[in-house]
Amino acid sequence: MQILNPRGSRLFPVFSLVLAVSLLLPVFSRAAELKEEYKLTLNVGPSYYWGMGATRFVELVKEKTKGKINIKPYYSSTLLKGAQLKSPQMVAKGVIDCAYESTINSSTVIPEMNVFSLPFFINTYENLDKLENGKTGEAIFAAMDKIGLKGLAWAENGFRQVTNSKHVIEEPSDLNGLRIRVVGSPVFIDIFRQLGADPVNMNWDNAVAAFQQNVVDGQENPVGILVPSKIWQYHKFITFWNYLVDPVIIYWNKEQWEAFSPDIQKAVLEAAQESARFEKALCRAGMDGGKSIMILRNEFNYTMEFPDPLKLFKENGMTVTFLTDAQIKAFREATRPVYEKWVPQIGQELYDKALADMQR
Ligand code: X2X
Repeated sequence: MQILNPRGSRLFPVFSLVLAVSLLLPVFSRAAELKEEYKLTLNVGPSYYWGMGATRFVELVKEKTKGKINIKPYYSSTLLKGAQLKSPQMVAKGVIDCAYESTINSSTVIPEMNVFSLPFFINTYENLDKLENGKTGEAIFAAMDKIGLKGLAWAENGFRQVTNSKHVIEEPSDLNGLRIRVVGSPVFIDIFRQLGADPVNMNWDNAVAAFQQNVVDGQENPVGILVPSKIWQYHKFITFWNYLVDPVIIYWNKEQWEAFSPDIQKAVLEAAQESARFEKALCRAGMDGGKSIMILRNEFNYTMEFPDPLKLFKENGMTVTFLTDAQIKAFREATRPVYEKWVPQIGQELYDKALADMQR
């Protein structure tokens, strides 16, 4: 009983030493104990640009940790049985070790991520880079930290463009009544309802079947998804409107991350950053005036199979439409009510940070 009542007990120093050692021991031994294999989840297959980035991450981790960390990538959300919005919970719980995952797919768990889904808000690569490297990016990583996720690097899915099988979309009324497949994140339903469309949410693996069977008239995704999935097989019209953007974040279960030795942390972090730079360049290639093509060539000695997505769409019979500033303005105004509902959910403070980052 005296031991349990430390005050005045002579056993106290011994007791506290034993206590300290027993508390610290698991921490040290955990640091030494690496798993034979770590599970990585991502929502798309290896042929998508984002999937190619994940594959490179796995290779770089192996190389930079000298084989100490082996990651097995589970493409197409197979560990989640296709339920693409579940990765943050699973990684936070440690059921899955890490993810190379879209911010949209994390947005129902981490509402701050919806800042990227405000319609006609970010619009340019320059703005996006400012956000990721600024206070907004910091705040997003802090929100992840709170639920047990360690953010490592920003990769990209990209600015999302709308395609459909019916007609050219250049003003809000063109969306009237179109049945558009969207991700199961509620902000997407709100945006497309606001535009008069008939949005239907489904996971990506079901979406491709829905295009084939004409169950939907259209969808929205970045070129890094549209090119590998050969969207022209289903849709003849694409409108480039950069209406919102989908960054990808490479993240790890926080508890596990903290138990890694500094050497391992450094190697994995470098692998994440390098793969993200490669992956972003794939996703931006042909869309940023040659910059990303140069990065791929000079830094990665990599030549893209389809360096010019616009040309590829046209060659495959698609009508490619770019919107004028006035046309964008009409869409921005039509979707304004989405801000009233969603800025409070994202947090006014984070929204203000995003605005400030873009004005830097
Ligand atoms: O489901 C989609 O549209 C996709 C592939 O872009 C995402 O995973 C967010």
